[in-house]
Amino acid sequence: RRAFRNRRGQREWNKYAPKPFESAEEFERETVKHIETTLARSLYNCDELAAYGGTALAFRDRLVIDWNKTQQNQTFADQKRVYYLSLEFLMGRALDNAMLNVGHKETAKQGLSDLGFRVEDIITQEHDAALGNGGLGRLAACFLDSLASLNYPAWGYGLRYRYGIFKQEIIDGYQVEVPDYWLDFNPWEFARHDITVDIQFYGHVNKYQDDEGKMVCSWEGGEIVQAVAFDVPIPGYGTPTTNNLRLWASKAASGEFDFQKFNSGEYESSVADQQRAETISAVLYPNDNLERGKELRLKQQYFWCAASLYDIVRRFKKSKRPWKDFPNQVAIQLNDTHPTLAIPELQRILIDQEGLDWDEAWSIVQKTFGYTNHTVLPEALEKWSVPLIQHLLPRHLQIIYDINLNFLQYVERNNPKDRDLLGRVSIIEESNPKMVRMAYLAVIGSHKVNGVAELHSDLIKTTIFKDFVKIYGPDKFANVTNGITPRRWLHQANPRLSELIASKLGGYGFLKDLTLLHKLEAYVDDKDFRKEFQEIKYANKVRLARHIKEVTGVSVNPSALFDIQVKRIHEYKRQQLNIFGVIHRYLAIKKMSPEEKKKMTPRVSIFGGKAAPGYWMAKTVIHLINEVGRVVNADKDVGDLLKVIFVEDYNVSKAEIICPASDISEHISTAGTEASGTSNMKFVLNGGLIIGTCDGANIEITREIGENNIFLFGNLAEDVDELRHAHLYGNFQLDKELESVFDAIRSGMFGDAGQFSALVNGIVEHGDYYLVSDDFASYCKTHDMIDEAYKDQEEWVTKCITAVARMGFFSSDRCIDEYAEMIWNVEPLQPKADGVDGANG
Ligand code: NBY
Repeated sequence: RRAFRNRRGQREWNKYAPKPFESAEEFERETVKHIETTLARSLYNCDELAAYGGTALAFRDRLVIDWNKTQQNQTFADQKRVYYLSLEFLMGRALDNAMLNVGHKETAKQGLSDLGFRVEDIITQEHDAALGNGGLGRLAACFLDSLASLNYPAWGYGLRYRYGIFKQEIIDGYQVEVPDYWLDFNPWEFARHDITVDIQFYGHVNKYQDDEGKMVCSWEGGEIVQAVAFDVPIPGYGTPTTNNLRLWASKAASGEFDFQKFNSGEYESSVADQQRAETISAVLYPNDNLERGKELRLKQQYFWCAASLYDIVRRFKKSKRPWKDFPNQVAIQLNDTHPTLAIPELQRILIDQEGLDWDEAWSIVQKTFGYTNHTVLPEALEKWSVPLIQHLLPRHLQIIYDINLNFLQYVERNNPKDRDLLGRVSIIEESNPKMVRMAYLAVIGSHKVNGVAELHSDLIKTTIFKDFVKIYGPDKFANVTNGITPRRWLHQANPRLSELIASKLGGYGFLKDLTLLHKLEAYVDDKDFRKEFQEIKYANKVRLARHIKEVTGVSVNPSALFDIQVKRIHEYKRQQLNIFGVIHRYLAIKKMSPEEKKKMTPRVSIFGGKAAPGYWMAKTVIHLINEVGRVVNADKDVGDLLKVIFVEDYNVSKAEIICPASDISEHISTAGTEASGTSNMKFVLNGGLIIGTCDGANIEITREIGENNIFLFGNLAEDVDELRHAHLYGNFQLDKELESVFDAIRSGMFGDAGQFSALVNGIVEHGDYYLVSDDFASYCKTHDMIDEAYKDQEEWVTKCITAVARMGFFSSDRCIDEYAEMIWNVEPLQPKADGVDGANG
């Protein structure tokens, strides 16, 4: 047995394990071997894609060993595990992260260079794993990274979409959606064709007496679709712990073809059956914060919940423990209401299949689940029609009705005088058709409900779940403020800043304990440190400018103030406020004398983000941004003073270039609408400042970094209702400067004004629901203050460094520890230095 010490001096390897690359030559040998054998490519036509493949496979070999050991170790320890159920995991690229966690990126860099490649070019060959829409999906990915890095025994469960979020192309200023087929070559997944689950749909329920005279239900008939497991290793940082993300793919149950149909000549219909089954996991729905009630979406949800629960229950049953131990062995976290069907599904398994009585089963269910809410927007709250559920999942509908009956009886007993309360909190909305309110089902079926930032967690208690606070008491509701993984969002995205910090803090310990960043405050006046900090920001801006030039053809000056808003396009996020502000600035510049122009701070306004394909208003905003860019960027009067850029196809790998390159980023949602936001954290951690409203995590960011180091503006959440009311009753005046912006749009300055009339009229005539006019003056004034502040670069860099030093709280490691303690009651499992090799002989 040969012992080997890893970079932390902890790890031992057995004699069979591949050792870490001892030299660049060794890395090269293995990479070339994979290129020539696994990939069957000749070295003579080895392009960057093949070099990526070989490199990925060489690192994967290491990852897999740790993965196997971790799984064995967790099985052997048999302690409580966490299951994170999310319909979205927005992972981005894996190779750089694997290099960081396995170690020896330097070795690979040297080896690749010997082979004639640059490691950065190889890393960028990888296709993003884009199985998510936005913040919710990326949060799930950060959580997996933290769970593994903190050694929690945890699994992610999701769907293996054949098509991730669409690719966005901008053609003539319009968004065009292109399918994202990402699975051509994916070395990071392992098909487990032996791990399959049959999933039932449709059919009917039979009720009968069993041998002991007890009434039992059984769900019969219908059709079966098979779920096949695909596993993705999730390596932790600074630990050999490598957790599992299990993604389910759908497949026709009877194999490749339905042989009977095939033999009787019905080729087409047998192929059609197969395709219909595969449709379930074919595509990610591209809506964020909008629920549209499509049958296929409900099928996806049940398919994934049922497969995951079958897997979890099977694993539990191997332990031969009594059922009452289930919640001591299993914590299931519901990432929004998308997996809420897991609640009636577990209840069904326990009563129909395992023979528990209702109350015993229900107590297990409630103790097992936790539910995270990510929105209070009414249009995003999931509801499914009763007839649809009745058709697709007849037994589940009965169980949901029984859950509701028990719950309403409980409510009535405790609130006998409040008759309206029952209708308000019923899981069933008495509309036509009747609807199942999934968020209520999730609250009732969980032991803890959490919001994702303080304001948001307070808001859910006073708005959508107000009645439930009365029923269950406030302790059922909690806050876990979101966080981000510093491994990807500092070290990988901004290696030079990470290195600078490490040089001052005596190593990379801050990547495991981000609160150590506070020690940077001691360097805020250190001349060399400040200079290097500024140089790094400049270099990151040059890198982004290069990307912008490549894809848009527009040259931007890296010395200008980079003002960035990248996130999904949504009315509540108010990209329209931003572009109206840009137009306001443009009109001002057009009126300036040369002397005034000299005093102006040059700006680059950068936008990026996808609109849901059916969200016409959001698409109009994209179009307006591009039209404004077309006019402004060509205007000789303006020159470098203002450039307007729309970065096509914003995704995780683009975010890694964009977040380190901001001077200011915009987080300007109408107060009370953005649950948390997480890109706000990414930008500040990378040394940029924020302009933002008092919304979501902006509030806590302000508390941590100090209000001198953030630019807040606009109305407060508590005033929103009154302002909206004033709009509706004509009791308001459109902001004068905004009026001039609208006049410019109406004049055709940015192309055919008709195209933008709905956008303008939404504010002028239809109540300005997102309060753009109310916040416009304060927004523009704050941007003027930013211009002034930016002129004093010494003061500016002081703010930036101070802010970075105070961002320690926003690590997703802190989040995960909070979930573990407050919601899951799980402990980390220290990796065995030697795995459990003893058991393997
Ligand atoms: O979750 C986001 C919130 O808007 C953001 O404030 C928060 O920081 C982040 C993490 O907690 N929500 C989000 O990204 N939601 C979605 O992507 C989404 C996707 C699909 C559906 C609803 C919401 N859907 O109903 O289909």
